[in-house]
Amino acid sequence: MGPAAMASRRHRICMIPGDGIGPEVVAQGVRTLEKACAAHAVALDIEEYEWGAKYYDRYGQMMPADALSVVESFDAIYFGAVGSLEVADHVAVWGLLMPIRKHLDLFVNVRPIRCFAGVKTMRTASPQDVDMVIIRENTEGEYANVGGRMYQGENEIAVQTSVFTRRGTARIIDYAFRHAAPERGVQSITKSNALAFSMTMWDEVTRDVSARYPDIPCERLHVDAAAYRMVIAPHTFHTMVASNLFGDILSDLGAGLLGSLGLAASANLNPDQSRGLFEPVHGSAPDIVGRGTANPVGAILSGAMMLEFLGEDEIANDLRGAVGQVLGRGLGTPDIGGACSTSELADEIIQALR
Ligand code: GGG
Repeated sequence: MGPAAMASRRHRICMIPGDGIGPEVVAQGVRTLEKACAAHAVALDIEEYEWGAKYYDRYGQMMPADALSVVESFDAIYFGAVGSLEVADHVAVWGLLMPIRKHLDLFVNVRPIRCFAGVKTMRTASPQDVDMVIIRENTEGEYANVGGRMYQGENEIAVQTSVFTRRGTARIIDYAFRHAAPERGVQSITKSNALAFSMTMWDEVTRDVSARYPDIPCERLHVDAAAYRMVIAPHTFHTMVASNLFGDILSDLGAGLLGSLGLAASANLNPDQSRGLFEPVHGSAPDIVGRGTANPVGAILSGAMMLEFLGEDEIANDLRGAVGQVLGRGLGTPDIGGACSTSELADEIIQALR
């Protein structure tokens, strides 16, 4: 009997490597996850779906018509990246990732930002004090995809409407409070001085939800001030809750604080229905496709978030420990000043697993 057959627990994973460097990082992610799981007699039954820009080239759509019913039958989804020079960006994103997030109602996007010892960052003083998580609303807001274009040429009009529901706003803010550490509180990101409808409701909901958590301090900040303070004083943030667009932008800023977008991991969750999609924060990076230099850490740590979601906390901690140890030794891909290839860095992480 092989190790997979002897597994005491099994999880069914839908793997969508996607476009660009997605397949390169997800392949190393899977190797690393499988190795970590094997040590705990856990098996991942992975089914791969080759959806994305190449699928679009053949069939004129990013994924098949039954894709949404396929993905919902799995315990979790492991995703690479979406985007290609051959398909318009909005067609690619709205043909693959966004429909899955919306269909599964993955309203929480968790993006942890924690610096690694050994990785050079722009900050010379105490990079280790960067320890925050961005809780991004993931199904509505500015990415509701409501609007249209009319006329052409100089008379063209484009309308892009944000949709903020009270229920959608309340559930993401409530998630942030439930997961916040009382000593550091929640920072609610707003822009209610300029967006006098959506963000004033966001502020009202923040105040109402916050009243149910009297032990957790809550601060409201405009997004521009938050962006500035994340650079100047990142240690003052812990649990940031933000709308879809603000959270998207601030989490890339956060990845910049880490030293590379390639290190940032994320989870797209519906905690009420136990659904999750896990993906590195970076996109498809067409400029480095096929070079073997993409950083696999974002994908590996997204896999750790997936294992935690599946109840495998110990394995997730093993993976995080191995990544921390390897980066701490100064090893890395070129984006963080190292000389390892994608697979060599994964090899080192696999070696470091206990
Ligand atoms: N792995 C993440 C990815 O491919 N991101 C592309 C992108 O721009 N996604 C839009 C979003 O995260 O809202």
